[in-house]
Amino acid sequence: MKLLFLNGPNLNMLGIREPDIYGKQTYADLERYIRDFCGELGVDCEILQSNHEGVLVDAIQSAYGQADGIVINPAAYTHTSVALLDALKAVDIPAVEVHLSDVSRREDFRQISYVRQACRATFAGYGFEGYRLAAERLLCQKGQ
Ligand code: CA2
Repeated sequence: MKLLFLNGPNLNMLGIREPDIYGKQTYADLERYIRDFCGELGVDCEILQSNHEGVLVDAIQSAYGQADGIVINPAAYTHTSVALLDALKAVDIPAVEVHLSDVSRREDFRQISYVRQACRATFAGYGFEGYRLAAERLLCQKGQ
């Protein structure tokens, strides 16, 4: 079982600003958290963060035939990107959407998620734990 974890723009700034919304932990802490729980769950993981939409699209395409699941926090591209939605649909790899914050309680422009159409579930507002919940959901659904 191999999972791809994708993180979108500005998530590399975690812990540097807006700790009230995104917490005090850094992006390096998030990577460590993901690697640790993947080790516990016995799954291989690849983790990528990019500020560039096309790099994220390329990563999704490259996962075709390689990854069994995708956990994606598209960050701001959540609310704008048909390209990420199309890429997820194209590869048809089971995917779960994650947000650190509870986007349902934030600004109107954060209420739209394009990628959600191609995702089996969304975990928002659970902080880092959302990534683990997403991975566990993908493990549960393997084979369906
Ligand atoms: O809650 C989430 O995980 C988001 O995907 C984070 C995005 C935001 O655009 C989405 O609406 C919800 C923003 C990521 C930027 O993270 C920052 C971290 C520290 C300082 C500034 C931004």
